[in-house]
Formats: sequence, C-alpha cells, structure tokens
Amino acid sequence: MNKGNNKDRREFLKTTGKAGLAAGLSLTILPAWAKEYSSNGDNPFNGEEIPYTQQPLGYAYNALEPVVDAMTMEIHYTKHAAAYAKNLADATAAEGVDKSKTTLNSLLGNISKYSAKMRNNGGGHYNHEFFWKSMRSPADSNVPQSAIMKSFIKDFGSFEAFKTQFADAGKNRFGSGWAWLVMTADKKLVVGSTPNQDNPLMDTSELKGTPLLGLDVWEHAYYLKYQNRRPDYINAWWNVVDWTVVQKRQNAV
Ligand code: MN3
Repeated sequence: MNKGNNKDRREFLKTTGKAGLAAGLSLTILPAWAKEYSSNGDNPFNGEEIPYTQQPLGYAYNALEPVVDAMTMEIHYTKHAAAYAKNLADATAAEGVDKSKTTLNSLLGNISKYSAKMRNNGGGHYNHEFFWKSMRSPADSNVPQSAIMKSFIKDFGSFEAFKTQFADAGKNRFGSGWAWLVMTADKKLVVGSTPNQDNPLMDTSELKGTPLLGLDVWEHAYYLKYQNRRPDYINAWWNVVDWTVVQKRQNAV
C-alpha cells in the first residue's frame, strides 16, 4: 500500500468517525475477540479499551511465580493499582467526565485538557489493567506467533534485537515509568518508554502509537524480589509475557 492510500484512509476515518466506520466497512467481518477493541476519536484503532473500574485479576497472586512473587503481585494489585482506579473515579467525578460518552481511551487521547490527577491516575489505571492482561504463568509460557515475528524481523532485524531495545528502554527510564512496544499509524513497530504513569495513547506523550506490550518498571513492581536489580527483573519478565494477547492487539490495529 502506498503512502497516499494510507493518508486517504486516515482522512476518511477521521472524517467519518466511529459511526461511519461501522456503516462503511461493516464491523461484522471482524472476529469475535475484536469486539474488545473499538475505534476511538480520530484514530481508527487507539488501543485496547479498558473499563474505568478495576477488573478481577485473571489469575492467582502466585501465578507468575517465580518471576513475580505473590506478595509483590498482591500489593501491586490491591494497593497500588486499586489506588489509581479509586483516584481516577474521584477525578472523573470532580471534572465532570460523562463515562457513558467518553471512553477511558479517548480521555487519555485528550489528557492535556484534564488535571495532573487525571493524567497520573487515568494512566496508572489503564497501564496496570493492560499490564495484567499481558502476562501468564511461566509454566504456560508461549512464543511470538508468526505474524508479529515477521514484524519484529522487518522493524528490528530480529526478535532478539527487539528484546534488547525493549529491555534497554526499561533499564534506561530514569526513575519510574514504563517500557512500551507500540504500533505507529504507519504500521511500524516501535519501542520506547514513558515517565511516571504516562502512556503512548496520551496526546502529551512523545512516544505515540497503539500499545501492544507495556512493562511496569516502577520499583514497586519488583523491589521485594529484585531490590535494585531492575535489569534482572526485566530479563526474567520475558518468561511471563503472553504473546497470544500481544498478537491479538497487533491484529486489531
Ligand atoms: Mn505499578
């Protein structure tokens, strides 16, 4: 596909929006799992939709042992992530967000119009919900499927080269933040990182794209087991990545 066609398609989607997309392209051709995803604002696909409230964790606190210990998982989910969800609820009430009309994804896409509290907690809630869904037990581990493997080879040279770039993004993020794999508007895989609880959906973010994978590199995510050894945590974390989920996210872009 040439550049002109991509631009035309983006312009079409920008102009017609969600209703136009549904009417013009018939969403019924999408596979069942794609219903989890939807178009958003002026981006035809702006990431996996995440509800405003904290969802049940899809596995036990000890499911990711020995990579992520049970106590870290429990505190991370019930204290840190729960607090982001609660503070997001407070911020949306205080700032008059109509949650029936504004998805969390579209709110993040316009985050520059809201308070720092909304940015920190909207991002914090989104990032953690996205993160929990990206992992599975190391006993049940899998490998990248052929479609995304081809993309890794095309955009990074090899899967190993992608992993090195991603790990470096996490290691080199000073202080607290996230490492990301995103797909850009021109369908290229890119690695980067964001500070604090920012993410690539935010209009304020330098790194922009549809998130396919994100890694929490805040100390609270690893300190009990790895202390100051963030690189060890990142190296071990590859054993709990659920590549089926990452592939679904890529397919939906
Ligand atoms: Mn965290």
